[in-house]
Amino acid sequence: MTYRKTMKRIKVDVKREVLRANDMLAETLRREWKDRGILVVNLLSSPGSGKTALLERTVEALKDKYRILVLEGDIDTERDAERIRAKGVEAVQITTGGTCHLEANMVMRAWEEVSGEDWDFLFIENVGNLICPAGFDLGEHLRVVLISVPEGDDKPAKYPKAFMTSRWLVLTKMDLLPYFEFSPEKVIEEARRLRPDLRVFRTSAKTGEGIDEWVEALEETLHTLRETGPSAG
Ligand SMILES: Nc1nc2c(ncn2[C@@H]2O[C@H](COP(=O)(O)OP(=O)(O)OP(=O)(O)O)[C@@H](O)[C@H]2O)c(=O)[nH]1
Ligand SMILES: [Mg+2]
Repeated sequence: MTYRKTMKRIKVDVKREVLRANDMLAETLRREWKDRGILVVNLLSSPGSGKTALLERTVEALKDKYRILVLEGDIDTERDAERIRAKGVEAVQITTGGTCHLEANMVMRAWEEVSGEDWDFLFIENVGNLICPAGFDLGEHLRVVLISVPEGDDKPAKYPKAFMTSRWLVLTKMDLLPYFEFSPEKVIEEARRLRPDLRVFRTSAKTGEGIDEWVEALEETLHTLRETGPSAG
């Protein structure tokens, strides 16, 4: 009995240590990126909800004005990185080999390959999943959660951490709204119960709806990051 109790405590402590190490590394990365004036955005959502499609639109809109780097997180394959490269933008694929989320050390290793160059935006597409990625800080300045219309409008309360830890919410695949019972208002209300200051965008990567507003908000956020100057300490 006593032995079992001890084992349980050790397991919990190991998890806490892993998270603490992750957070410390994430903080170091965040400071470096801020000092270099690079806005880092971490996208998280379920598989297939449209992260890469939104990024394809985003890089198309920003690439003539800004230097953009994309880190693609997946369990396997180079497919998403290839889609981004096809748009003429640099992408590094991180394959986790089974892990259901990215961690700061994976991001750091990928970042070290390309950190010699100057960038304006660094987009990180997390592994498709609304659960595990929410627990790991990657050093981003802006965390964005996506929900697509076909997924259903009951998701915020079921996956609260993803919504509580994100500053922005993007409702994707808005072109499909006529075909699904999905209430954007219900999602927004439920999500704002978890995070009252959540900023919401409604987009369609297919029709281009909402992309201009999203891209303008990203540009404003980059300028704000740069105006606030180098980080302290
Ligand atoms: N109708 C419609 N389809 C979309 C939209 N965005 C993405 N899709 C489609 O949804 C599917 C999945 O899109 P992805 O961008 O690959 O989704 P993802 O979130 O990157 O997926 P993972 O990387 O596997 O987690 C593809 O077939 C896209 O063409 C959209 O706005 N409207
Ligand atoms: Mg993807």
